[in-house]
Amino acid sequence: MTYSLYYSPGAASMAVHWMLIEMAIPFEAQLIDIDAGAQRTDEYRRLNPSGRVPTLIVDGVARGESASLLMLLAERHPAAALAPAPGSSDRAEWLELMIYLANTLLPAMRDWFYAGVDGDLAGADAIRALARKRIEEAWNRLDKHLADGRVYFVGGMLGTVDFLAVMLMRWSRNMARPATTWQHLLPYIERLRGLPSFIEVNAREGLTDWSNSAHSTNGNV
Ligand SMILES: N[C@@H](CCC(=O)N[C@@H](CS)C(=O)NCC(=O)O)C(=O)O
Repeated sequence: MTYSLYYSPGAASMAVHWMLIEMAIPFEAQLIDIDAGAQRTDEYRRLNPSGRVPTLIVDGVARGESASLLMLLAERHPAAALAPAPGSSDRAEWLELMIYLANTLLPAMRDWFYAGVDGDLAGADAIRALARKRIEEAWNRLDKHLADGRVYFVGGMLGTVDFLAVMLMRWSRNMARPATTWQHLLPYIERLRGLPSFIEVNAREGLTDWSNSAHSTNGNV
């Protein structure tokens, strides 16, 4: 069971890359340079018709959508215990948070970064203003979720919600109010950034600007 991940440093592929490293299972990583437009080639679009990263080859078939890939990997590797089992008491909270991150926060992030590319350049500022509002609402909601002092989002264990949430929090680092400025998000972020698998995914993707020891202001995603 070998996977092949198509990724771009710091992009939506990062959560999947991080999870694969955390699970310590064999996989290959193929760089798609989205700044150079490698996601728009015919060859890549045959794997991912949207022309986006990530793509994960699973049993020889190309699959997309970061949140879906995290859930799929958790289902295929139950021994890794990175998601509550079906029927368990934490399952509903896990589903709700995964869908919230994928369905509300991630699209707002897409609008923030791609307002003038996906939409009309003339209306980009209005789209970004709405996106920023939605993103900050999400930090409020997630901050409240962690206010009881829990270490991870669901079930007291590291899991798919954490991979997705931390990746999205990282994307806010150059915004006016980054996730690190929320009271309960900051200690959570610092804890998760200290995990060996997070340090490793940063090293493999060549990322140095959002670790517990370095805070630069460069880059988009
Ligand atoms: N809903 C998709 C979004 C993926 C996405 O927007 N990826 C961005 C990088 S963060 C991308 O591929 N951008 C290149 C482009 O749109 O041309 C997912 O979660 O996988």
